Amino acid sequence: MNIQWYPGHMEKARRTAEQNLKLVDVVIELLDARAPLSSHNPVLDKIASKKPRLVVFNKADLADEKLTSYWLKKFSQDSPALAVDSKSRKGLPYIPGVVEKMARVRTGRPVKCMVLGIPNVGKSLFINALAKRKVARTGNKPGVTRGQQWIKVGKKVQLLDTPGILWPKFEDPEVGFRLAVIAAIKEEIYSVEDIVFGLIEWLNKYSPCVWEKRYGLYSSDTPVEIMEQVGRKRGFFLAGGKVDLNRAAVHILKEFREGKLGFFTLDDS
Ligand SMILES: Nc1nc2c(ncn2[C@@H]2O[C@H](COP(=O)(O)OP(=O)(O)O)[C@@H](O)[C@H]2O)c(=O)[nH]1
Ligand SMILES: [Mg+2]
Repeated sequence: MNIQWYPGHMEKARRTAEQNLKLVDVVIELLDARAPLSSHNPVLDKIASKKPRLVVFNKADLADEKLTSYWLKKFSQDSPALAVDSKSRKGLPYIPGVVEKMARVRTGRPVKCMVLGIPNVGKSLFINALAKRKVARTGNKPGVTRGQQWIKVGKKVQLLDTPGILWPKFEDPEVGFRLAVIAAIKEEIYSVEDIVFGLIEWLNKYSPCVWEKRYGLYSSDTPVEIMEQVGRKRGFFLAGGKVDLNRAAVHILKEFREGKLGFFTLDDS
Protein backbone atom coordinates (compact mmCIF):
# COMPACT_ATOMS: atom_id res chain seq x y z
CA MET A 1 0.00 0.00 0.00
CA ASN A 2 1.59 3.27 -1.02
CA ILE A 3 -0.58 6.27 -0.20
CA GLN A 4 0.57 9.81 -1.02
CA TRP A 5 -1.55 12.99 -0.90
CA TYR A 6 -0.09 16.43 -1.37
CA PRO A 7 -2.38 18.49 -3.60
CA GLY A 8 -1.65 22.06 -4.69
CA HIS A 9 -3.94 23.69 -2.11
CA MET A 10 -1.86 22.11 0.64
CA GLU A 11 1.40 23.51 -0.70
CA LYS A 12 -0.31 26.89 -0.84
CA ALA A 13 -1.53 26.45 2.75
CA ARG A 14 2.00 25.59 3.84
CA ARG A 15 3.38 28.76 2.26
CA THR A 16 0.65 30.88 3.87
CA ALA A 17 1.32 29.26 7.24
CA GLU A 18 5.02 29.99 6.89
CA GLN A 19 4.29 33.68 6.23
CA ASN A 20 1.77 33.96 9.07
CA LEU A 21 4.19 32.37 11.51
CA LYS A 22 5.86 35.75 11.78
CA LEU A 23 2.68 37.09 13.41
CA VAL A 24 2.36 34.48 16.15
CA ASP A 25 3.83 33.94 19.60
CA VAL A 26 3.09 30.23 20.00
CA VAL A 27 2.42 27.38 17.60
CA ILE A 28 -0.17 24.90 18.78
CA GLU A 29 0.48 21.65 16.98
CA LEU A 30 -2.58 19.46 17.04
CA LEU A 31 -1.78 15.76 16.80
CA ASP A 32 -4.21 12.88 16.63
CA ALA A 33 -3.90 10.95 19.90
CA ARG A 34 -4.55 7.74 17.95
CA ALA A 35 -1.35 8.28 15.95
CA PRO A 36 0.78 10.98 17.58
CA LEU A 37 3.94 10.09 15.67
CA SER A 38 2.34 9.56 12.28
CA SER A 39 0.27 12.74 12.56
CA HIS A 40 3.29 14.93 13.32
CA ASN A 41 4.19 16.97 10.25
CA PRO A 42 7.98 16.99 9.79
CA VAL A 43 7.66 20.22 7.78
CA LEU A 44 6.80 22.07 11.02
CA ASP A 45 10.25 21.32 12.37
CA LYS A 46 11.61 23.28 9.43
CA ILE A 47 9.20 26.21 9.19
CA ALA A 48 8.28 26.63 12.88
CA SER A 49 11.43 25.58 14.68
CA LYS A 50 11.98 29.03 16.21
CA LYS A 51 8.53 29.44 17.77
CA PRO A 52 7.57 28.03 21.16
CA ARG A 53 5.39 25.02 20.47
CA LEU A 54 2.56 23.49 22.46
CA VAL A 55 1.80 19.93 21.41
CA VAL A 56 -1.84 18.93 21.87
CA PHE A 57 -3.04 15.36 21.38
CA ASN A 58 -6.64 15.77 20.22
CA LYS A 59 -9.28 12.99 20.08
CA ALA A 60 -7.83 11.49 23.25
CA ASP A 61 -11.32 10.06 23.87
CA LEU A 62 -10.73 7.66 20.96
CA ALA A 63 -7.16 6.62 21.84
CA ASP A 64 -5.61 4.01 24.11
CA GLU A 65 -5.15 5.76 27.45
CA LYS A 66 -1.92 4.01 28.37
CA LEU A 67 -0.29 4.83 25.06
CA THR A 68 -1.47 8.42 25.35
CA SER A 69 0.42 8.73 28.65
CA TYR A 70 3.42 7.01 27.11
CA TRP A 71 3.57 9.34 24.10
CA LEU A 72 2.83 12.45 26.16
CA LYS A 73 5.88 11.70 28.27
CA LYS A 74 8.03 11.23 25.16
CA PHE A 75 6.81 14.40 23.45
CA SER A 76 7.10 16.51 26.60
CA GLN A 77 10.85 15.99 26.54
CA ASP A 78 10.93 18.46 23.63
CA SER A 79 7.97 20.78 24.27
CA PRO A 80 4.96 21.09 26.57
CA ALA A 81 2.40 18.45 25.62
CA LEU A 82 -1.10 17.63 26.79
CA ALA A 83 -4.08 15.56 25.71
CA VAL A 84 -7.60 16.85 25.07
CA ASP A 85 -10.97 15.78 23.78
CA SER A 86 -12.43 18.72 21.90
CA LYS A 87 -15.82 17.04 21.68
CA SER A 88 -16.38 16.99 25.44
CA ARG A 89 -13.91 19.89 26.03
CA LYS A 90 -11.88 17.71 28.36
CA GLY A 91 -8.42 19.23 28.91
CA LEU A 92 -9.24 22.46 27.07
CA PRO A 93 -9.48 24.80 30.10
CA TYR A 94 -5.71 24.45 30.65
CA ILE A 95 -4.76 25.69 27.21
CA PRO A 96 -5.06 29.51 27.58
CA GLY A 97 -2.97 29.54 30.77
CA VAL A 98 -0.30 27.32 29.23
CA VAL A 99 0.09 29.40 26.07
CA GLU A 100 0.17 32.66 28.04
CA LYS A 101 3.04 31.32 30.10
CA MET A 102 4.85 30.04 27.03
CA ALA A 103 4.52 33.31 25.11
CA ARG A 104 5.73 35.64 27.86
CA VAL A 105 4.04 38.66 26.26
CA ARG A 106 4.66 41.63 28.59
CA THR A 107 2.72 44.45 26.93
CA GLY A 108 -0.72 43.15 27.82
CA ARG A 109 -1.69 42.48 24.22
CA PRO A 110 -3.36 39.10 23.49
CA VAL A 111 -1.14 36.09 22.88
CA LYS A 112 -1.35 35.07 19.26
CA CYS A 113 -1.35 31.37 18.46
CA MET A 114 -1.52 29.46 15.25
CA VAL A 115 -3.20 26.08 15.28
CA LEU A 116 -1.50 23.72 12.87
CA GLY A 117 -2.20 20.10 12.10
CA ILE A 118 -3.04 17.53 9.48
CA PRO A 119 -6.45 17.49 7.79
CA ASN A 120 -9.36 16.37 9.99
CA VAL A 121 -7.33 16.28 13.23
CA GLY A 122 -9.95 18.57 14.78
CA LYS A 123 -8.40 22.05 14.45
CA SER A 124 -11.70 23.81 13.84
CA LEU A 125 -13.60 21.98 16.57
CA PHE A 126 -10.71 22.58 19.00
CA ILE A 127 -10.87 26.31 18.27
CA ASN A 128 -14.67 26.47 18.49
CA ALA A 129 -14.63 24.55 21.77
CA LEU A 130 -12.00 26.91 23.18
CA ALA A 131 -13.85 29.98 21.93
CA LYS A 132 -17.13 28.47 23.17
CA ARG A 133 -18.89 29.44 19.97
CA LYS A 134 -19.03 28.25 16.41
CA VAL A 135 -16.54 30.42 14.59
CA ALA A 136 -14.43 27.97 12.65
CA ARG A 137 -16.08 25.66 10.17
CA THR A 138 -15.79 21.95 10.97
CA GLY A 139 -16.48 18.83 9.00
CA ASN A 140 -15.81 15.14 9.09
CA LYS A 141 -14.07 15.16 5.73
CA PRO A 142 -10.49 16.28 5.25
CA GLY A 143 -10.18 19.63 3.51
CA VAL A 144 -13.05 21.64 5.04
CA THR A 145 -11.06 24.69 6.18
CA ARG A 146 -9.68 26.63 3.24
CA GLY A 147 -9.13 30.25 4.31
CA GLN A 148 -7.58 31.66 7.50
CA GLN A 149 -9.23 33.54 10.36
CA TRP A 150 -8.30 34.99 13.82
CA ILE A 151 -10.54 33.89 16.67
CA LYS A 152 -10.68 35.38 20.18
CA VAL A 153 -10.49 33.08 23.18
CA GLY A 154 -11.31 35.24 26.18
CA LYS A 155 -9.42 38.53 26.32
CA LYS A 156 -5.90 37.19 26.40
CA VAL A 157 -5.60 34.69 23.57
CA GLN A 158 -6.20 34.79 19.83
CA LEU A 159 -6.08 31.74 17.61
CA LEU A 160 -5.56 31.38 13.91
CA ASP A 161 -7.35 28.44 12.28
CA THR A 162 -5.53 27.01 9.29
CA PRO A 163 -6.23 24.46 6.58
CA GLY A 164 -4.74 21.02 7.24
CA ILE A 165 -1.27 20.43 5.94
CA LEU A 166 0.42 17.15 5.09
CA TRP A 167 3.90 16.81 3.60
CA PRO A 168 5.14 15.91 0.13
CA LYS A 169 6.11 12.30 0.81
CA PHE A 170 5.36 9.72 3.48
CA GLU A 171 8.69 7.93 3.67
CA ASP A 172 7.21 5.06 5.65
CA PRO A 173 4.16 3.44 3.99
CA GLU A 174 2.80 2.68 7.48
CA VAL A 175 2.36 6.44 7.98
CA GLY A 176 0.14 6.71 4.89
CA PHE A 177 -1.85 3.72 6.11
CA ARG A 178 -2.33 5.13 9.62
CA LEU A 179 -3.29 8.57 8.30
CA ALA A 180 -5.89 6.96 6.05
CA VAL A 181 -7.32 4.97 8.97
CA ILE A 182 -7.75 8.12 11.08
CA ALA A 183 -9.38 9.91 8.12
CA ALA A 184 -6.65 12.47 7.46
CA ILE A 185 -6.50 11.53 3.78
CA LYS A 186 -9.18 12.17 1.22
CA GLU A 187 -11.16 8.97 0.54
CA GLU A 188 -10.70 9.15 -3.22
CA ILE A 189 -6.94 8.59 -2.75
CA TYR A 190 -7.08 5.06 -1.35
CA SER A 191 -9.05 1.83 -1.56
CA VAL A 192 -11.15 1.35 1.57
CA GLU A 193 -10.88 -2.41 1.16
CA ASP A 194 -7.08 -2.26 1.19
CA ILE A 195 -7.07 -0.04 4.28
CA VAL A 196 -9.52 -2.27 6.11
CA PHE A 197 -7.52 -5.34 5.12
CA GLY A 198 -4.51 -3.77 6.86
CA LEU A 199 -6.62 -2.63 9.78
CA ILE A 200 -7.99 -6.13 10.35
CA GLU A 201 -4.46 -7.53 10.30
CA TRP A 202 -3.43 -4.89 12.83
CA LEU A 203 -6.41 -5.63 15.10
CA ASN A 204 -5.83 -9.38 14.81
CA LYS A 205 -2.35 -8.73 16.17
CA TYR A 206 -3.18 -6.23 18.94
CA SER A 207 -6.76 -7.00 19.93
CA PRO A 208 -8.08 -10.18 18.29
CA CYS A 209 -11.13 -10.28 20.56
CA VAL A 210 -12.75 -7.22 18.90
CA TRP A 211 -14.49 -9.39 16.32
CA GLU A 212 -16.24 -11.41 18.95
CA LYS A 213 -17.08 -8.38 21.11
CA ARG A 214 -18.52 -6.22 18.37
CA TYR A 215 -19.84 -8.68 15.80
CA GLY A 216 -20.17 -11.98 17.64
CA LEU A 217 -17.63 -13.76 15.44
CA TYR A 218 -16.01 -16.66 17.23
CA SER A 219 -13.08 -17.66 15.10
CA SER A 220 -10.05 -15.59 14.26
CA ASP A 221 -9.86 -15.56 10.50
CA THR A 222 -8.14 -13.91 7.57
CA PRO A 223 -9.08 -10.29 6.76
CA VAL A 224 -11.28 -11.27 3.82
CA GLU A 225 -13.12 -13.88 5.89
CA ILE A 226 -13.69 -11.33 8.64
CA MET A 227 -15.01 -8.76 6.15
CA GLU A 228 -17.28 -11.40 4.73
CA GLN A 229 -18.63 -12.48 8.13
CA VAL A 230 -19.20 -8.89 9.24
CA GLY A 231 -21.06 -8.23 5.97
CA ARG A 232 -23.19 -11.33 6.54
CA LYS A 233 -23.99 -10.33 10.14
CA ARG A 234 -24.97 -6.83 9.06
CA GLY A 235 -26.95 -8.05 6.05
CA PHE A 236 -24.81 -6.44 3.34
CA PHE A 237 -25.62 -8.57 0.29
CA LEU A 238 -25.22 -7.98 -3.43
CA ALA A 239 -27.84 -9.04 -5.95
CA GLY A 240 -27.28 -12.80 -6.27
CA GLY A 241 -26.64 -13.30 -2.58
CA LYS A 242 -22.89 -12.66 -2.34
CA VAL A 243 -21.63 -10.52 0.53
CA ASP A 244 -20.92 -6.89 -0.41
CA LEU A 245 -17.30 -6.76 0.78
CA ASN A 246 -16.92 -3.08 -0.02
CA ARG A 247 -19.89 -2.15 2.13
CA ALA A 248 -18.56 -4.37 4.92
CA ALA A 249 -15.16 -2.66 4.69
CA VAL A 250 -16.72 0.82 4.77
CA HIS A 251 -18.76 -0.23 7.81
CA ILE A 252 -15.77 -1.64 9.72
CA LEU A 253 -13.71 1.49 9.04
CA LYS A 254 -16.56 3.76 10.13
CA GLU A 255 -17.05 1.80 13.36
CA PHE A 256 -13.32 1.80 14.08
CA ARG A 257 -13.16 5.58 13.59
CA GLU A 258 -16.13 6.06 15.91
CA GLY A 259 -14.44 4.03 18.64
CA LYS A 260 -17.07 1.30 18.47
CA LEU A 261 -14.41 -1.42 18.25
CA GLY A 262 -12.54 0.06 21.22
CA PHE A 263 -9.99 2.80 21.80
CA PHE A 264 -6.76 2.25 19.95
CA THR A 265 -3.49 4.00 19.27
CA LEU A 266 -1.94 2.90 16.00
CA ASP A 267 1.56 4.15 16.80
CA ASP A 268 2.83 1.59 19.25
CA SER A 269 5.70 2.03 21.69
N1 LIG B 1 -14.24 12.04 19.12
C1 LIG B 1 -13.70 13.21 18.82
N2 LIG B 1 -13.95 13.76 17.62
C2 LIG B 1 -13.38 14.95 17.33
C3 LIG B 1 -12.52 15.61 18.24
N3 LIG B 1 -12.09 16.76 17.66
C4 LIG B 1 -12.65 16.81 16.43
N4 LIG B 1 -13.44 15.72 16.22
C5 LIG B 1 -14.20 15.41 14.98
O1 LIG B 1 -13.26 15.30 13.91
C6 LIG B 1 -13.82 15.80 12.70
C7 LIG B 1 -12.91 16.87 12.09
O2 LIG B 1 -12.94 18.04 12.87
P1 LIG B 1 -12.52 19.46 12.28
O3 LIG B 1 -12.47 20.39 13.44
O4 LIG B 1 -13.35 19.86 11.12
O5 LIG B 1 -11.03 19.12 11.76
P2 LIG B 1 -9.99 20.05 10.95
O6 LIG B 1 -10.03 19.57 9.54
O7 LIG B 1 -8.66 19.76 11.59
O8 LIG B 1 -10.42 21.48 11.13
C8 LIG B 1 -15.21 16.33 13.06
O9 LIG B 1 -16.16 15.33 12.73
C9 LIG B 1 -15.13 16.54 14.55
O10 LIG B 1 -16.38 16.41 15.19
C10 LIG B 1 -12.27 14.99 19.51
O11 LIG B 1 -11.51 15.47 20.38
N5 LIG B 1 -12.88 13.80 19.73
MG1 LIG C 1 -10.79 22.93 9.83
